[in-house]
Amino acid sequence: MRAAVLNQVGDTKLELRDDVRTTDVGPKEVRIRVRATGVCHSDLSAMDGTLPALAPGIIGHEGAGEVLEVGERVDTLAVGDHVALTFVPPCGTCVNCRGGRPHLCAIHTIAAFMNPRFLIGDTPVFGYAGTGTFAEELVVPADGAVKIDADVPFEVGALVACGVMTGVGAVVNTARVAPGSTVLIIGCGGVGISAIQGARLAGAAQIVAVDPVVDKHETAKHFGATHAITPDQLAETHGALTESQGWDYAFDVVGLPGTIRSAWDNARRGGTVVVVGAGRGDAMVQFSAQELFLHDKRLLGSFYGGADVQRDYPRLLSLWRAGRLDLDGMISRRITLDEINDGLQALRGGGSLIRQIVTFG
Ligand code: CXF
Ligand code: ZN
Repeated sequence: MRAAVLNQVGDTKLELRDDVRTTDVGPKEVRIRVRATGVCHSDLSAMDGTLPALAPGIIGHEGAGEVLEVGERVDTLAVGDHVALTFVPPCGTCVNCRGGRPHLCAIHTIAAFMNPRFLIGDTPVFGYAGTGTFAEELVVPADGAVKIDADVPFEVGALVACGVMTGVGAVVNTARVAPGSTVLIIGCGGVGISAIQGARLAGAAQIVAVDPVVDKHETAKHFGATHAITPDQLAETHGALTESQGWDYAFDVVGLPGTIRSAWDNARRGGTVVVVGAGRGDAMVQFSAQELFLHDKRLLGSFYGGADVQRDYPRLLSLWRAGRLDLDGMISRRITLDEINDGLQALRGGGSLIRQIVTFG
């Protein structure tokens, strides 16, 4: 089959090949035909070493498709089912799953680092974050494929699988934004736009979007931001809109030390700071010992929007169905797998794209 291969971390291009195979389907695994996958910033982060990834590998982790084959011990899915994938398959039995924190389940994630599920000849090839959706087919644990209704477009299912879950989940699951509150969201990519939509759904009275790309400001307002500004307008807006007190909630959706620090600085005393952006392991952020207690802020990490995928994917899709979560409008561009390098380059360029979707015939 065809797949886009990351030969080495640090490569800026993927190699398109047509001789990639998946491993055989294990008893508790399923084979999926990928029908749509988003191009997420974390795919770039896998390529440049910002986030851990193994090479040779197939990246892409925001996907949806159709079940082609099920292992002999799979009874939750059947051939022909439509599914949205997840890069954190909940095992269902570990301490995190039992404790109501399935987004922190590491069982399948650790296994994915040990067991590559693609092959080129005899060479094992790893799937990124246990997935690898820049391929026509992939094999995943059955726990990693969430059944969706057959009338949900695959591209909508794909968006839910990472960006939308992460952004909406950060607001409603991690921060639990209260109706009437004021919200600052730094970064207006696919996850930031999803966070804006989450804040709108949560009933925030003020949603201020921050992004250096002015072209994104109208988009941010379309999705629910009440104000949209560049980072250099933040100080003046802080004074004008919050009486210099800061926002109730401040979300970093970039993952750089400067933007995390800005989220902290712009949350009010007693407010909530949420780090959603996926930053480098060696990038350090400074807080003084005094401000950490004196400002009485809640500093929260948000991984995968606190997803409970079996609970949250259907909820997000119900909101989409009801016209309350605009997923179709997040798709800026559709490309084919052959155009993946162009898509990655466009995302690196940092323009006004929200999400590019790779569609497969
Ligand atoms: C990432 C987090 C690290 C693994 C891949 C996905 N989240 C969103 O893109
Ligand atoms: Zn992602």
